[in-house]
Amino acid sequence: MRVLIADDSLLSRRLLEETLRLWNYEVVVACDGAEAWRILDGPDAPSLAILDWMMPGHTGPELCQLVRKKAREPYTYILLLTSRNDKEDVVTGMDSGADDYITKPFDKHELKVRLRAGTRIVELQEQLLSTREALRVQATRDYLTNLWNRSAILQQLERELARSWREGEPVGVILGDLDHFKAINDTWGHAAGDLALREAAERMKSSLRPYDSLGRYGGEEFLLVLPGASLEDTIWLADRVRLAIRNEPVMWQKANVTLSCSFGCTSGQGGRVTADELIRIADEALYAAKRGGRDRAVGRECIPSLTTSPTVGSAMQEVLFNATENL
Ligand code: GH3
Ligand code: MG
Ligand code: MG
Repeated sequence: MRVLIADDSLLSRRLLEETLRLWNYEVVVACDGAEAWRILDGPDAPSLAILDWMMPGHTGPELCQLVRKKAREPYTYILLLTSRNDKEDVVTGMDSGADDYITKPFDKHELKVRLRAGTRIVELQEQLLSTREALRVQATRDYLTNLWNRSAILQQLERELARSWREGEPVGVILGDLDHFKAINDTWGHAAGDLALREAAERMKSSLRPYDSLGRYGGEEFLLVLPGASLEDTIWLADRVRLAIRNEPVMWQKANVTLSCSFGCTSGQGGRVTADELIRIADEALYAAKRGGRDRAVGRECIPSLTTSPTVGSAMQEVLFNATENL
């Protein structure tokens, strides 16, 4: 555990430093309040701090206030070091945001147990933070493919549409659906189907640009969000993903399982079209791709209506039929 010792008295600083090192704490030292704040405000700030009350630069209570105002995570546990033991001063110190205090000259046993209490709080808080992070991952990731889950990818689409509105750039949207996937489950079993889903997800991910987003939209359906992509770019990318999926069979217990995917593509700009409309248009294009024989990417342009009447909606125009002769 790293501990900051901030004290302008050389003697007191040395004594504290030596004692803490003996107890196996990793010690960081500051000679005044300004230096202490630079450390506490820095990227690698210790989670435990022992701050002298009276220091040039900033006093201990002032530092407490600065730290609490910043509300950094993980939490900084602060012990104020004071030669005052007047009750009112203690109240002022704790009021400014200190967690505990110890009077100078310090008693080693007392310092030891107070530091132990601080360490416990800091460790508990670290556990809470990592649990919260794990929950956040669980809430946004699909357990099978580790892609974004449906609600997370929809949020990304909303976010990209808001950005595209500000920047006047389009957003490409692709809906992909694995072909005859039920037959894979029926022929090879559910575990083979799961493997094929994971493999398809990997292949999709590796054919995208770093700033594209990919999520599992449903059972064997995927949603891809491509910032800045025109319809032409979107179809081109969908076809690249399509080839990555179908070019190599998936190996399942020494058998070759062939895999292919159909794609519906569209592109639109935030403020002119909603996420729901883009998905509906992509879904219609996907349906056309299935009808047309599968293993293909079909694009439909989304032409925003010039009127704002909700009954008019977006006019659509089917523009492009993929791509490959390879059916
Ligand atoms: P199409 O080409 O028209 O899309 O045909 P399809 O067989 O892919 O479509 P259908 O909707 O009939 O079947 C989808 C199948 O995907 C049925 C369902 O059991 C399977 N599926 C959905 N989620 C999972 C999953 O997590 N794991 C596995 N193994 N199968 C899944
Ligand atoms: Mg399917
Ligand atoms: Mg489906």
